[in-house]
Amino acid sequence: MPPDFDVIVIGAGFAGMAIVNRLHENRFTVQGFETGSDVGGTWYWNRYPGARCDVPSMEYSYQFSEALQQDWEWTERYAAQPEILRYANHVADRFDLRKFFKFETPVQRAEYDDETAVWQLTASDGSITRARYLITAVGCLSAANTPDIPGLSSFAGQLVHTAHWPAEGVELSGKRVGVIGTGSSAIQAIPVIAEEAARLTVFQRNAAYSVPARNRPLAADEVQTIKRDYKGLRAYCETRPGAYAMEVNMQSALDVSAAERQRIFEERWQGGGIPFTGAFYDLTINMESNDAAMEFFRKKICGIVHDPETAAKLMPKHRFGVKRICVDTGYYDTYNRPNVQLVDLTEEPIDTITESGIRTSKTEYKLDTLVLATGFDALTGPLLRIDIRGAAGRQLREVWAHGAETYLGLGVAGFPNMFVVSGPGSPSVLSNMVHTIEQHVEWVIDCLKYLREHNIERIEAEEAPQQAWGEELIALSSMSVISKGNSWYTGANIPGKPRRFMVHTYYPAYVQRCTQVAAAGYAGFKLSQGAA
Ligand code: NA7
Repeated sequence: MPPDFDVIVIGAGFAGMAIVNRLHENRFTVQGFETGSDVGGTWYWNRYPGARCDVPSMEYSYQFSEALQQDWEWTERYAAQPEILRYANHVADRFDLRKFFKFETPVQRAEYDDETAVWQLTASDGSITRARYLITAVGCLSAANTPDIPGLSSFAGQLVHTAHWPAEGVELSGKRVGVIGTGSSAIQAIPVIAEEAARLTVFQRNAAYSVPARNRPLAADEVQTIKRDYKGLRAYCETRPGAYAMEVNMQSALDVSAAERQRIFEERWQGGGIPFTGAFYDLTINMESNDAAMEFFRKKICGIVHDPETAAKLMPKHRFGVKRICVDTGYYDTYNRPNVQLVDLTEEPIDTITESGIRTSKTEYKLDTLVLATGFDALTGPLLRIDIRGAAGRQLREVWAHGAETYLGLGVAGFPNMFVVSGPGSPSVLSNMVHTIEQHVEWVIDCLKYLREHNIERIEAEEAPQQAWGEELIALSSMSVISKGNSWYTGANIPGKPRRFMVHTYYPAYVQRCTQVAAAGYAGFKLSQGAA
């Protein structure tokens, strides 16, 4: 029996939308599945107040259509969630993409049949769909982490997770609100919640590094300058480590005088956003330079936060760059408000959540609303929440029991005809995601066309190159603190999760490898006719 479709795609976020569009243009039949009721992925789910992208809008957008990038008008340097979701909807309308998806239909299981070389997918509506290829476009930060805190289910007030913020909003005014977590989501939400709530109590386990976004409306002339040569901007991004137009100062922080170092840090602080991390090239690889960055933050926090005890609590204990830097609007200043209080959970851990609030080892905090800003089971979580079974019925959960292994972040040995967009082992979360998604999408489309032209039915990553790829990733990141710390990059935020750094840290080298692999007839993949 021939399969129902050439390709099944899971996910209707930025990756899923791009891939169904390009599949259709290239005459592949496709059925997509999406848990949400509409497109947008991350930007569909993360509707918490203050949610905003930390990559400039003009770069965090598709480039597959020149007309689209000319027509769409971003209003701010860093777009807020509602604007990005409007953009996703515009793209879905403009390219008529919704017809490829079944919405509100989570995928439960995907099994590869060795005999027929076909993927069979079971969805929540009981439907079974068969296709030659499976493409997962499930996102990197889409499996929300709800920590196992005693008493959580007994809380009688409103309990919300930032990653599942209700579309209708949450009534905060006049409420006593608690936020658990101080990562990117919390740091964006806290200043906005503080303005509405009667009282806000922030429960912090580890303080984060945060730089001001310096968000602002985009000026017509800067938009026009980019639009006159959008291709030029995209080409420049292609050469950058994270695929966004950030300049890295190629001086060491130790090569300059203390006054000059301070001036450069200050300039980056005033410029705002992630470019702070490029103040000196060696901030995450040279511990003396790292010390200088840590010291700069300590002084900044002391300068902004009036209460010395609160300022001390807000100073990160871990090295700069171990965790993702946060980008905020008025975060530290929020702690100067009389209605905001910071609880340091290292001094007073949570004993239990009660019906009426949070009881720590010291006291009980009465709350009407509790916000979990507790992050995600990153990178692997979205894939492993689906029961994916490859050749010989091997479960991805078993195969990755000791950590995710992929080849180029695109393929997994033992899982023929499966492609992962922005998978573990690709640049993914350390890059401008929309840009790197499109690189993946084009690579996969070219590969599928090659298989069609050469009448090849089965492609599968081979074990040895996959292992070598894993070693390459580790070697590439080994000099940086990023690969060693307790962060979601390494899986350390999820109890019991195997520890492995899962991100490629240099996009141009990554692209070069992908291109070489394709040019060599998909070297490192086994190509064969039909079943195994
Ligand atoms: P993050 O960055 O993983 O932040 C989660 C926060 O929640 C972080 O401060 C954690 O503290 C805290 N957390 C998690 N579990 C607990 C428990 N059990 N008790 C107390 N505190 C806890 O997730 P975000 O959603 O903020 O950001 C994720 C990415 O999304 C972000 O980088 C952007 O790329 C978009 P910890 O530091 O682990 O002590």
